[in-house]
Amino acid sequence: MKDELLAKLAAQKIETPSWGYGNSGTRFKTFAWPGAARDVWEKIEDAALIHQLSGIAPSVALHIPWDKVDDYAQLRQYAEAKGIRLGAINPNLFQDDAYRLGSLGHPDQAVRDKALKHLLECIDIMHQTGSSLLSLWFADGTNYAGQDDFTARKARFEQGLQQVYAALPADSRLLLEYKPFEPAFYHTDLADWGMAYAHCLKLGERAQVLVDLGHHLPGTNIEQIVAFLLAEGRLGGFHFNNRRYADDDLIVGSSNPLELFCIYAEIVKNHSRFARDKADQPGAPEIAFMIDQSHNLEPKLEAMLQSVLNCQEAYAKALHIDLAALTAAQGAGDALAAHRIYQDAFATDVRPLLRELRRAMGVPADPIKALREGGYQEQRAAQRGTQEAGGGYPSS
Ligand code: PSV
Ligand code: MN
Repeated sequence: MKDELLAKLAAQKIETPSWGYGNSGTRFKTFAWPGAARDVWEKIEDAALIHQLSGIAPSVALHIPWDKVDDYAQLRQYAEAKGIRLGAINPNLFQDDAYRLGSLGHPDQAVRDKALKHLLECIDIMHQTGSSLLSLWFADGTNYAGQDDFTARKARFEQGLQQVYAALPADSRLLLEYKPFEPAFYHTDLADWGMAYAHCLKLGERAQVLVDLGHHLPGTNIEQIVAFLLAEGRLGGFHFNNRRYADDDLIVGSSNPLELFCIYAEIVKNHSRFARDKADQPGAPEIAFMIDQSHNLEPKLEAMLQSVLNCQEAYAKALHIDLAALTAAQGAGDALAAHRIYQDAFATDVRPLLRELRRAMGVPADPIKALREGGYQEQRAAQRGTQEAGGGYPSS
């Protein structure tokens, strides 16, 4: 039993985002962090450190053009030499003047063509990096009622996404993110999981929904969305982070650990129901567990490591749910007994088990302590200096 638990925990994988290692901010200010990664090489170096300390973060997602290089084979080799691999490719369809009114949803065909060209460039990069995930988030939307036509925009998206899907490398997947608002404030073209799901259904099996925990209105039951998508075979992956108000990008599990636990509970329950590694489901897609965070005022390495560890802790707790007793209580209609089974698992102190796991995996038993005492932050600050970040709200 314990061996099985440890094996499952050792197999856990969380991808970290390159953009979480560089300076980032809000629209008010980007604070410069001493030693923050200045380019993609340093971001990979930082992601590799997080893997070295945690043992469960073996890949890093790239964002194009932020992480653009001339030679992706060289980047790939560099990552592999550091002990990690290049993960999901994230196009950028929100930082060009042309995209003021949208990208694939833009009323002007010329802008839609530009967006498509960038998406195809990202697919080409997938070939070069060996990445099997194209992770799409669109900032498209409008600010005012009547500004553009919902249905026309939907049709434009369908057309654009079809072209992207048709160009996907074999054995790769398209993950589609949704978000109810921001930067658009009246409507967004992919506002919720249902819209993303509907697009994915039309595209084909390799199009799946990506659930970013920061992209829901207050009160949304995210674990139910997860369960539904899992049951439909369309849960492509996660962007873990934590929100209190909106897309806050805070450390995973920092403000709502119960929600994180409940999400992992759905994963654990479905291990048995939709086991990805069962012989009768060869090649069934894995769920991509990824972090999407950009830290504004906290130390970047420590924040990322904490998020990875919080995912590990939530998963370990969820693995403690007594599934047989839960099914029996649910079947008997015993609401509170069933609820207590959840509460018991959530209250389990899994820290001793995780220390044992880490010793077995050859990583520090206390990764945060190892990070703090290892001098990594100081070395980076000395080598990289403090890069002026600029940006933020315009002032006079
Ligand atoms: C913006 O909301 C966002 O956080 C999306 O979630 C993307 O995944 C990410 O930025 C990177 O583009
Ligand atoms: Mn995201």
